[in-house]
Amino acid sequence: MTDPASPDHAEPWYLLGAGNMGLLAAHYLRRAGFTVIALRRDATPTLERTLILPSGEAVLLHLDCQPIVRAGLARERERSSRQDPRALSDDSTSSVSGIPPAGSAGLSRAGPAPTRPAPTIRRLVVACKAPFSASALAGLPLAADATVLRLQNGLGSLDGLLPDGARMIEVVSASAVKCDGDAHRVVAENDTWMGDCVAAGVPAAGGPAAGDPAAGGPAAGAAKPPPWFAALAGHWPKLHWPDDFRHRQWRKLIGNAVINALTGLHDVANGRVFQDPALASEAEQLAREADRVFTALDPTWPGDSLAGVRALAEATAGNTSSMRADMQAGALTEIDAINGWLLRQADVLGIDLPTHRRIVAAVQARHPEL
Ligand code: KPL
Repeated sequence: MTDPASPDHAEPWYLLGAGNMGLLAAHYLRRAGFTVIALRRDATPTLERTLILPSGEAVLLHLDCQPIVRAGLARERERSSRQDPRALSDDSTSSVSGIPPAGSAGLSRAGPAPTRPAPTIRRLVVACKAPFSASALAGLPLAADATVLRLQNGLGSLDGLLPDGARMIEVVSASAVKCDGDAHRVVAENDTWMGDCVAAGVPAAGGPAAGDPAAGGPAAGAAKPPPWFAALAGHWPKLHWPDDFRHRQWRKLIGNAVINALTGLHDVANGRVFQDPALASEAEQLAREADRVFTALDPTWPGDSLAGVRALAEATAGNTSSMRADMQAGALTEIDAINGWLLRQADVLGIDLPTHRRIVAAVQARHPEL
C-alpha cells in the first residue's frame, strides 16, 4: 500500500512545533514512508526524541532539522552568496525575530546562522501552540500552493497567515500524549479526523449557505482527501476523513471551551468540572452559549452539546487539561483560539456570550507579561 519510492513520497513534510502532538504526527508520517524535517530556530542538525507507544514500545524518533530562514532573507542570502560566497557563513540571521519562547512550541531560541538557502516548503505540519502561530510562520518560505496540516487546539489560528493558494487541512485528534521525563508517552491512541478548512458560515460540501461567513479565513476547500491521505491512514491508527468533519471539529472546540477554560482557571483535573456544582453550572452555560453560535452558523448543528462535554470530562477525569498545564507553568494559553474564536463569531452574528467573555478575561488576566 505504501510505496516510499512513489513521487508522492518525494516531497518532505516540515514540522513546526516538535511538542507532544507534533512528534506523534511525525512518527505516523515516518511510518508511512514520508520524510519529516523539523524546522528549528537554531542550527541543531538533528532532533532525537523518544515516543512511548500505548503498547509500551519505545520509538526513537530521529528527525533531520532545517533552520528557519525567512523567505525574504533566504532570497537575500542566496543573492549575496552569488556575489560574495562568505555571505552564507555570516551570523546575521541570529537576530531573526518572532521566535516562540524556548520549549513552548518545541522550538529553540535563535542560535548560529543557518548556512544553506531555505528550500521552499510545500508540505507543512503546524503543531506549535496556537498563540505562537503568527510568529512561527512569519516569513516561512511556503509555496503558494503549499499543503498545511493544522494540528492545534482552537480555530482560526492560521487565518490570514497562509498564502491564498494554500490548502489548509484541519486535524482534530482525540489522542493524548504527555511528557514523561525526557520521553513523550502516548497515553491514548484515539480517533483523529482530517478535513479541509472551511470558513465558518460557509457550507462545508456544497450544501446551502448557512449563517454569515463570519470568520474570514480560507474559503471552502475540496472535499476529497489528498492523494497522500490513503498512505498515511494505513499507518496512523484510527485516522479518518469524515463527511461531517466540521461538526466533529466544533464538538472538539466546545469540549475545549468548557473543560480547558474551567480546569485552567480553577486549577482542577478534568473530572472535577462536573463534580463541583458551581463549575458544573458554569459548564452548562458555556456549552449552551457555544451551541447558540454553532446553531446560528449552521442550522443542522444538533445543539445540546453538554452531554458530550460531560462524557469527555468523565473519560479524561484524571487529566490535567492543556490549559491548566499552561497556567501552572505560567505560559500563554490557547484561550484566544478556543473561547476567543467563539466570541469573534458571536460578535459578527450579534450574539452575546457573557460567560465566555468573562472566562476569557479571567484567563487572560493571568497571562504572563509578554
Ligand atoms: O483536549 C483536551 C486538552 O486538554 O487540551 C482535553 C480533551 C480537555 C483533555 O484534557
